[in-house]
Amino acid sequence: MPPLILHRVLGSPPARAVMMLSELLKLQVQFNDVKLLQGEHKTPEFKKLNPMGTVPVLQDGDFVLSDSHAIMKYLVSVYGGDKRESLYPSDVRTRALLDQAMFFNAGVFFKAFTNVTRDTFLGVVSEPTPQHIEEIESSFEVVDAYVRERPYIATDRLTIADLAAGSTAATMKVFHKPDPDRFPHCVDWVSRLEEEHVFKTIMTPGVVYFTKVMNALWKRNKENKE
Ligand SMILES: N[C@@H](CCC(=O)N[C@@H](CS)C(=O)NCC(=O)O)C(=O)O
Repeated sequence: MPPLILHRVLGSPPARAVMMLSELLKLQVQFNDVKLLQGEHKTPEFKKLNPMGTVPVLQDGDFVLSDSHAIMKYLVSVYGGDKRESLYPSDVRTRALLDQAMFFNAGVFFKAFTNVTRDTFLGVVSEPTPQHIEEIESSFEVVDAYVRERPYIATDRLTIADLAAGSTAATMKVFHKPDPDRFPHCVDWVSRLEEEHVFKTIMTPGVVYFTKVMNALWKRNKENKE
C-alpha cells in the first residue's frame, strides 16, 4: 500500500490537527512541507491537488482530499480501528455535536485566527488589532458555552472535534489569551487538551515555531511602517 502523504505547514493549526490524529492512530504518513511564504500553495501544481490552495491536503493513493475536518473524518473512518468509536462516535446526536463544533471551528473560530494571519502576511498590522481581539473573544465565548456542561467540546471524551478546535485554541494564544475570569471553561478545556501526549509532542512545538514566524513578520511590518 502506498504511504499516506500529508501536504502541510508546521505553523498551520488545521495541519497540526491532522498530524495529531495520525499520531493517535499510529498511521505511517509521509510529510511534504509546503513553502507557504514563497507561495508554493498557489502554484498550478498545488492547485491541481487543492483548488482552494490551502494546507493541509491528504493523498491516499490516487484519492486526494483537502480541509482538515474532512481529512480527519476520512482518516478515522477508514483507519480508526478500535479508536474509531471513541474519536468519532457513531451515535447520531453525538456526531451532530462533533459536526457543530467542527463547523464552528472552520467557519468562525479559525476565521478569527486567519483574519490576523492574513493582515500580518499582507503587511497591514504589526500586532492583532482591537477588531481582531473582539472577533477572537466572541469565539472564546462560544467555546466557553460548549465546554461549560462537559469536559470536551462535543461529548465526555476527546474526539476529532477537540483536535480541530483545540488546535485553533492552542495557537490562538499567540494572538490573544482567553481571560480565565470571563472564559473559565474554555481555559480549563485548553489546559486539559494540553495534557494530552499529542498536544505535548505535536501542538506545543508547532506553536513555538508559529510564534517565531509571527514575531518576525510583526517586526518586519513595524519597521516598514517607521
Ligand atoms: N478549513 C481549512 C482551512 C485551511 C487553511 O486556510 N489553511 C491555511 C494555513 S493555516 C492556508 O493554507 N492558508 C493559505 C491561504 O489561504 O492562502 C482546513 O481546515 O483545512
